[in-house]
Amino acid sequence: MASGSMTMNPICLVENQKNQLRINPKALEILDKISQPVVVVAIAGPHRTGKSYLMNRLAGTNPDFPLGFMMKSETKGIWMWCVPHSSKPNHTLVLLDTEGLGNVEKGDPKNDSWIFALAVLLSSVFVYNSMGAINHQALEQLHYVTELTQLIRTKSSPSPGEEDDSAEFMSFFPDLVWAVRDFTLELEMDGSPITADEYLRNALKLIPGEDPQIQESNLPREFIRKFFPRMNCLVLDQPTNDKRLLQHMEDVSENQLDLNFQEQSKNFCQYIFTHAKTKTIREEIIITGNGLGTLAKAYVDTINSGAVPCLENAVATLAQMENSAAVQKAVDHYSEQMAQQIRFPTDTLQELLDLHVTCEREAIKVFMENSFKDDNQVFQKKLMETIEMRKEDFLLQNEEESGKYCQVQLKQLSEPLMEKILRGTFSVPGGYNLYLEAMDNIEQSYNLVPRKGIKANEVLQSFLQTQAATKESILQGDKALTPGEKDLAAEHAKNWEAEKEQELIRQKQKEQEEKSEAQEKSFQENLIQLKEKMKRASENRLKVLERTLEHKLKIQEELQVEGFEKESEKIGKEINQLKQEIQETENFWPSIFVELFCMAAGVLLGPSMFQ
Ligand SMILES: Nc1nc2c(ncn2[C@@H]2O[C@H](COP(=O)(O)OP(=O)(O)OP(=O)(O)O)[C@@H](O)[C@H]2O)c(=O)[nH]1
Ligand SMILES: [Mg+2]
Repeated sequence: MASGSMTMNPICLVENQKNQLRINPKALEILDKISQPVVVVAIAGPHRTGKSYLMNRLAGTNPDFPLGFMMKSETKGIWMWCVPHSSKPNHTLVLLDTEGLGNVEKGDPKNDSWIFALAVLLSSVFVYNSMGAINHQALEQLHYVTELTQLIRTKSSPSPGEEDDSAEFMSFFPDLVWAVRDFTLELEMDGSPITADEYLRNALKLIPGEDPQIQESNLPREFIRKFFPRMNCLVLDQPTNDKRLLQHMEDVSENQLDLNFQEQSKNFCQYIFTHAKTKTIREEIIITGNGLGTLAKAYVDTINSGAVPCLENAVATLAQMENSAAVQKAVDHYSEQMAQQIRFPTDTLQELLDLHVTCEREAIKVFMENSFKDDNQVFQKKLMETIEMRKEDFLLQNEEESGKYCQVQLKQLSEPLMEKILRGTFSVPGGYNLYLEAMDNIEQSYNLVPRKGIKANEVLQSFLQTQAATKESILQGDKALTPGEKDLAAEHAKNWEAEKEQELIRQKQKEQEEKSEAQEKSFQENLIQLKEKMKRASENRLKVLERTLEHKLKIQEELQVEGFEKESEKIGKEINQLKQEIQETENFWPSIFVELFCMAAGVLLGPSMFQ
């Protein structure tokens, strides 16, 4: 699939009219054409805070991206740019600019929450943009983050009593970058300078006290720390004091803005280009442009159906699409490699089968690299069956080519004999021996023709059969032979024919054995690569769990230092659950693995295979 055709103009990805979300099919078409992995940067935050300006800067900073396609002010819905990533080769940078939150004229606050949730779900870096400082008001405005626990699920069927499964959010949430615009404060604490990241960490420390207002602002603090595995802060000064310029920043050239702001906005773009990661789910599934489109559609469809978007379901939908594409890619790879390397007709069947085994191994590799969550090996089995069919086609073509070639060769070699028969050269006493000699010469010359392929014997055999009547009549007409000698010669000829037939049968049997052996090899190769993939997946799952545990332990320690016993206990429960899960994964995985593997082997060697 082409990856080069990328949009340069921003296009609306999720339309938002009358608080109704709708995916724009034209944007999906664009994403569909992008088979490269994507880095997705989404920006969200209170309305009229310069989000679109910053996104324009990001898009414009890319040297491949011509300036001028400015995103209009007052964004509605979610807009998208796709540009080649300037520092990550073979990656596409997708920028998502979202509608401002908290516009009182809008009327439906739930709609804002969905926009926020979609930006989180779709991005690998989530830029939260706010004005002034990270203070009580800014945190209050960030109540959307606490609502996520009601808006998103990770599992399609949560355990009974599990009211939310937000403990798992961390494993698929994007990195958070908090951009503070028109930053009004000094970056310092107790008289010493601090970094913007330290400023953010400080601002997210829980505030002690029973005051409900304080508790309310503590909630987003707690949730942000818990959900976002990596967070950073970047501050930008007010771009200029000139009010006129401020109101039309999109029309103002950069050098009319304060130097500080110029520097900071450059740093922001640089930070994103260097640090923004490829979009993945649980660090296992790499999201491509078309995968991103599938996810966006799956989420928006679920929201519109009134249900709660669920990560596991979205991944299942994605797996369906990506896995059938993976089968196609693998089969194409197989066919291409076979076609490139095969020389019809192959000398022996084994030559073709050896090539098949090599090309199939490569094809399975392609499938394994591009597929995930292939439950019950549905797609791997499809791959095996399709490759088997393609192999049959190659075998058939090989037979046809061999058959044609042998016939041409034999016709050429036997032409003088045919002429002699017509001319009556063998209708003389002693003609039968002359005929046998001529036939023997043909056979010997035929045997010397190289690379006749697997039909060589069969074609010769049928030629001999067509000659049977002629041979018999020459024998009977040969006056140099006595009736006894004729009987003996006929007997001899019959034995010889039977011997040839046996030879053919033995060849067919040998070919059948070679074919079965190749199928067994193919089955074993599928199992070997599946085993490796399952092992990698389980190691990855453990890694993700351990990283989550590490993150939670760190938060627990911080909460204890900050003196928040209750909150620390709460996270302590999640930690215990996680430890248990890690232990179970470690202890039971070997036996679960064997069970899963046996099941997979059963599926792959199902009744429809190799018939
Ligand atoms: N004070 C200030 N104004 C800015 C800044 N960046 C842009 N503006 C101005 O703020 C207004 C809104 O800018 P946008 O970039 O459209 O802001 P937005 O957050 O995308 O707005 P919505 O999409 O409506 O939420 C424009 O008049 C800009 O000129 C900034 O850093 N500081
Ligand atoms: Mg905007």
